[in-house]
Amino acid sequence: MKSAKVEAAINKQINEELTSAYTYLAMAGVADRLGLPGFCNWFKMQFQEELVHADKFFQFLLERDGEVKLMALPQPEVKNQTPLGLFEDALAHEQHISDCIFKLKDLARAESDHATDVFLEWFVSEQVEEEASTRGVIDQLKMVEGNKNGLFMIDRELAGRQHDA
Ligand code: OFO
Repeated sequence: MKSAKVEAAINKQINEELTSAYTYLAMAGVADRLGLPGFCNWFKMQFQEELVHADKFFQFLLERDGEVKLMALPQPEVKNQTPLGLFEDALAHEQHISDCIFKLKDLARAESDHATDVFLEWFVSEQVEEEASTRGVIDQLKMVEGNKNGLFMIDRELAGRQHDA
């Protein structure tokens, strides 16, 4: 790639996306243990989306004649093991990822890397969507406030999520 800084930042972002995937897979496991198969499905779909995100960055690096440097993934830690806690942590995570994308975009601009700048547009829109869908579930969970019937209905709704990345 023309800019070594952008190349390093894209490699770091591949790691961020794979870390996201790994984190959501861990959350899917916790959701299943909570007896919430729909929540488990939602986090598994999210896991798959993150793999697609990582692959988009990977392919872009190849297309731009960049060097792929994969890094170790941290062990995922699921701190809040409640239905609401899982989604609050997911939102905080997505906000962190949005921040990474914005910083990467700033760097691409500073380096006059127009191709990367344009490539990142898709991710900016995707982050708006990811934050909004996660926030939507948090709103629903707050509305039912742990009521078992409400939780059951939300679980059934989340069971219907399909892979859409
Ligand atoms: Fe969740 O958007 Fe990628 O990381």
